[in-house]
Amino acid sequence: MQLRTELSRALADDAFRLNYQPIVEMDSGRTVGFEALLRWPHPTRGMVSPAVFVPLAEESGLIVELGAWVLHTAVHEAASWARLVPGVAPYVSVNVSVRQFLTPGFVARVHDELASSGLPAERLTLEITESLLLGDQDQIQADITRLRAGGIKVSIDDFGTGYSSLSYLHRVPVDTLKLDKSFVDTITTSARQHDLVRGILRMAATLSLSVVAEGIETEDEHRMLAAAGCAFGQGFLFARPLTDVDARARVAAPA
Ligand code: G
Ligand code: G
Ligand code: MN
Ligand code: NA
Repeated sequence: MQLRTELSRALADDAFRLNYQPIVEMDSGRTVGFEALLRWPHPTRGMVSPAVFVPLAEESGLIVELGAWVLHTAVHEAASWARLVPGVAPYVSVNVSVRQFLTPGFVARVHDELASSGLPAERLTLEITESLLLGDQDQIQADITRLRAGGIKVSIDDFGTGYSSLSYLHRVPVDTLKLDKSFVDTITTSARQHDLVRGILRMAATLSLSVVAEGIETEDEHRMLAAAGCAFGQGFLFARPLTDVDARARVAAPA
């Protein structure tokens, strides 16, 4: 069967899962949030990566339904964390694809999920990509403003890899930049990249944006990023994406 056909069947069969990767405070190692990462355990192909099937789902339009499932599942899971450890619960960060974001009713759906789950808006971050900001500027800006007015946080995923210019940062108000792994990978070996990262962190501080560095794998990367003023990080050094059960255990008994 074609992967594309199997995708819609998988959604109907409730075959998708979410993993949750800790986002930590660099200084303390404390888990402050989790990024929800979509997984498809396939009966014959093994674990199919979202890098493979999310683009297919975008093409076919299935991403609207799939994205709605991700949002619903992640928001309700985060609400269960908030019941486990009221007051200090971590946030959940959900990837939103361009087509999903642009679907009419998206903002209302996000607010509906918060209302039905009881998750405080501040505990939800939506990860968008720079490519979204190339679209209909006024509509997108209005939607982001509406989301943030309700307390939801917005972050720019894979920051620094997109085609858009930095000019969107002053037009479109966001909360967080997720510094792409490619910067993290080269920071320890390239003085120029190190300078560039320090420049990005200074700019972010000036604009009151928080930064999460992605894909931290070594102590050296951790140390250099922390020294450059990056407050938050994510990567295999701290933790791999966890099953919902393991994430819940970590929330209940922080490492
Ligand atoms: O988790 P992994 O490294 O395999 O993710 C690969 C890519 O898939 C990343 O770009 C990630 O942002 C994206 N991705 C993971 N989960 C989701 C999701 O729920 N929705 C969307 N749109 N993209 C996702
Ligand atoms: O595009 P986005 O940043 O959402 O992609 C997140 C992806 O990065 C996830 O698929 C996750 O599995 C992967 N990832 C997270 N931490 C690390 C890491 O330390 N090293 C590598 N190679 N991948 C990572
Ligand atoms: Mn992401
Ligand atoms: Na991404």
